[in-house]
Amino acid sequence: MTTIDKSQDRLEVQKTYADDLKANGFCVVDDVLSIEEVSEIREKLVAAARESDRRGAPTYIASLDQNDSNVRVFNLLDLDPVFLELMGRPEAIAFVRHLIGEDFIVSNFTANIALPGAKSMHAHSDLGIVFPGPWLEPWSMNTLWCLDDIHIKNGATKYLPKSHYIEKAADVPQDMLENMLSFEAKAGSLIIMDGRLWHTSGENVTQDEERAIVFGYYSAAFLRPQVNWNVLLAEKTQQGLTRQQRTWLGLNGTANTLSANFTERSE
Ligand SMILES: O=C(O)CCC(=O)C(=O)O
Repeated sequence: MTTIDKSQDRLEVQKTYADDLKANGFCVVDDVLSIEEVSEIREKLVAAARESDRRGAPTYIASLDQNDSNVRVFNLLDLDPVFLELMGRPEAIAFVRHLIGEDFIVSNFTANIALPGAKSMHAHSDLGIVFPGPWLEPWSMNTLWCLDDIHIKNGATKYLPKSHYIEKAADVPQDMLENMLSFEAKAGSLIIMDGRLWHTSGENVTQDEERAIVFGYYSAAFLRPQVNWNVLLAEKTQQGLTRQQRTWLGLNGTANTLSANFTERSE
């Protein structure tokens, strides 16, 4: 892994990515997954979508998407262990620690497969969904694991440049959709997106290209996660978790104990 410096026992985010995140609210890290990993995870994602359907969890949500060409797969952590591995990949966790700090929680873990014909959803920021504001710091962030090459035509996620500086809903520009740009990344890339960046799914206008992205969403531990893992994860899945995974999923007896910012001086 040449793209992230290894320091002591954990990966550290290289300055170039840290600078990108600060200036642009996102960065693209190429070649995090090998071709073999992409192909294995993609195959497991398609199987997970089928299994999710079989379990009765809909992959089309009419309130989110304009048509059923965007296949949403929820609760991935319960569908295949490969997604638990992805959740804890050191390359992702390095960015979570960099942006959010040590006291974070996994808020959600899902995927969207945009098939030809998929349309854009409502634009939003991921932090805005879990916290009404003001949005002063990157208290949440998304990891976008690209399982296909993503580009404007196959529905790559679109973002509003510099929108991670927007602090309240009233400041979101009315013409935001006209000014959005598309991410561009190769399969195997990891896109890190500050939770404050306004974005939407793109439209897949190709005839035959699919666009699969796995979204690992992390937030500061003081924010309520999007899902309740106690309820969602099957007993068997919970029993197989490591202590670290349980902590990240908020499944231990305590949580949210590290964020205090003590202000008294020591002298
Ligand atoms: O699929 C995408 O490109 C974006 C998805 C997204 O932002 C969401 O599902 O909340």
